[in-house]
Amino acid sequence: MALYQQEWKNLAIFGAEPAFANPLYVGRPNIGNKQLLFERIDDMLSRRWLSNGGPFVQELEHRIEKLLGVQYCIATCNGTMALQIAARALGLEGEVIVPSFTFVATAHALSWIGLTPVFCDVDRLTHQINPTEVEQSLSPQTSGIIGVHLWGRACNTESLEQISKRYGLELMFDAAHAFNCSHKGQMIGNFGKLEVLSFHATKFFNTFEGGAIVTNDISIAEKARLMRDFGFLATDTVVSVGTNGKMTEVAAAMGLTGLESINQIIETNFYNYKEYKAALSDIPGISILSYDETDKNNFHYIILEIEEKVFGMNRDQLLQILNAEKIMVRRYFYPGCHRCEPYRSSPNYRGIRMPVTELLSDRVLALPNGTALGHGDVGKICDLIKMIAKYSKQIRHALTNTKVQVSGV
Ligand code: T4K
Repeated sequence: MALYQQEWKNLAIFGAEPAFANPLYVGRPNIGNKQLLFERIDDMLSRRWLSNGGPFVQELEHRIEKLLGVQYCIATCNGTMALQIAARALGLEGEVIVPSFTFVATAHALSWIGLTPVFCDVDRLTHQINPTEVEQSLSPQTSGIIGVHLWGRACNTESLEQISKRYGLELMFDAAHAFNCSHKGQMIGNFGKLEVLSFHATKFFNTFEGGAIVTNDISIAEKARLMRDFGFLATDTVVSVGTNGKMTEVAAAMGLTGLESINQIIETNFYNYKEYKAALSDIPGISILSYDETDKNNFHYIILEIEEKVFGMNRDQLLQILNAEKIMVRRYFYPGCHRCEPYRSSPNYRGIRMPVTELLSDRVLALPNGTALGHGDVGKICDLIKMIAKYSKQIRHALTNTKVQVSGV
């Protein structure tokens, strides 16, 4: 019994062996059938067609159009470039409203092309951009709104549509997390004027690096296609300013191969999500983000919120302990864009407060998911978290007294 009560002393943070020999990462890439990928790469090399809208890119675009039920897919070299091209294709200027609680690329993509991101707080329960806050953030300089479907769950598209119509603003979505997800039966990709996807290695579906703009508006699609390829309409015919946002053939080959495994990846994610939920839901001070199972989800993000007073330690202490066990949990999206440079120090943003974003970015913890996890890993992670919860006060006390320092926080 005495030994059992001491089990928390066997944590790696106090010098014991870590629970895992190799680190478990959040965002470990899902990889489809390697043999099929190698065959595609072999074809590509034999064809000697490596970029500039080759057959794999065209096929991937068509497959995505079909999957999402959208008319046009314009594949790009990454999601950030897709955001920049999208903002230009929409003709955004001046100020654009974005949530602060997102990956910093949503805001930086705008700054990079000379637009001003205006940060807006999110909803306490859904973590999504708060339409009331959007309306309060508008100014005569506002030209558009970017909603982010955080964690793959849709934001309040209906209210955002109403606001954009009422004030004559453009509306687009950063759907970097929401590939193959739906909202009230409608596939994400069909909301606003356009939506932007990311196929980065850490996403549920990846093309190593990659992204896409999806839209049902032909004029936006045509503009975006030109912008992606230096403004070339045809060989030797440049009709507008453009950049180089093209996806390579090898990236598209990875994407085509990944698409063939998409259902297995979702099944694995869903299974893990259910296991996490069953094991962690009843722990006081921990809440686990739920997905609406009446819609399509990719179940990629496993998101906890840690309430320090109830749990007995704060999110960062839990992160330190888990990191020591080689469970590389992440503080997505700490500290919120408005507290990142250059915004934090810029006179334009000085003193702005985003209470919900700040609260969430101090409490949220992302756990590993995906096909890279081994059999039994989720159970082992959950058992550890349960044990930490049980002895949280003793562990915290010991940590404070021994002043354990872990880098990265
Ligand atoms: N909008 C939103 C809402 C986004 O979340 C993102 C990207 C974008 C726009 C922009 O799309 P892209 O331009 O990236 O296509 C990562 C990704 O770099 C970023 O793509 C992603 N969001 C963001 C959520 O996560 P970091 O800073 O967390 O990356 P890093 O290097 O720490 O890697 C994340 C984890 O993945 C680590 O635990 C290690 C692991 N990992 C990573 C790579 C690249 C692997 O195991 N294997 C790998 O190959 O940003």
